[in-house]
Amino acid sequence: MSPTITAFRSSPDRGRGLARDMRVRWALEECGLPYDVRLLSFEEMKEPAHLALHPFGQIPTYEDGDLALFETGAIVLHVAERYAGLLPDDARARARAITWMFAALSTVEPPIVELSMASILERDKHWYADRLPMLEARVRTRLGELSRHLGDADWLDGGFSAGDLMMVTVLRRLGGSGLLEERSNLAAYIARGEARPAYKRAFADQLAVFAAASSGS
Ligand code: GTB
Repeated sequence: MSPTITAFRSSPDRGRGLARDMRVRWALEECGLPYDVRLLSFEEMKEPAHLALHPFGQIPTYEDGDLALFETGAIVLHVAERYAGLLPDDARARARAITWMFAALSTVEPPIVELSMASILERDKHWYADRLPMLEARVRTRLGELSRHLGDADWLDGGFSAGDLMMVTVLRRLGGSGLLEERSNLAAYIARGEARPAYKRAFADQLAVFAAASSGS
């Protein structure tokens, strides 16, 4: 039986593929695994049936038989370890690819989410104009470091891996901020990720959900 993931019935990102089900969809597509999607409203995400799967009442979750997982890092790692396509066979290269997954989630994503949340929730607050330069500076620091590491390579460590998948999805949240345009190798890196056929399939599928919700079907 195919695994089932959960996603927003009506995503606040308006189909831009910024909600975190996108990285799970992409991982499953890279491994060629068919999957089902259970769509949830915000209310349903906080009901007991979903809280039994996800203690924080969020999406995405992943169910495969009697296994239920939450947290995209854990889900993508689980998929990557079981199916070919996202981790190298060599044990040391594999460990480095997993390191990049953690780097994306623990070191690069937090300042990006903080900036993004401030721009959504604090834009009308009197402190926003003072706080924004500090939030942007923190993101710029990480982008500079990442850009220096990437240099003119295609991917973070050899071939494309789950580390790149995670990093590209994390960086995409900066779209529209103008910060990615300051680092042309990172902009090209994201474009390389988005050009992958598996990414395109995942993006089209989540966009179809948003389109259906918008049309009321
Ligand atoms: N650490 C968890 C993981 O990686 O799985 C984080 C999961 C998470 O934040 N899920 C969000 C959620 O369920 C959806 S993706 N939020 C509802 C809640 O917490 O009650 C976050 C997201 C939402 C919207 C946009 N957007 O509009 O651009 C981008 C990202």
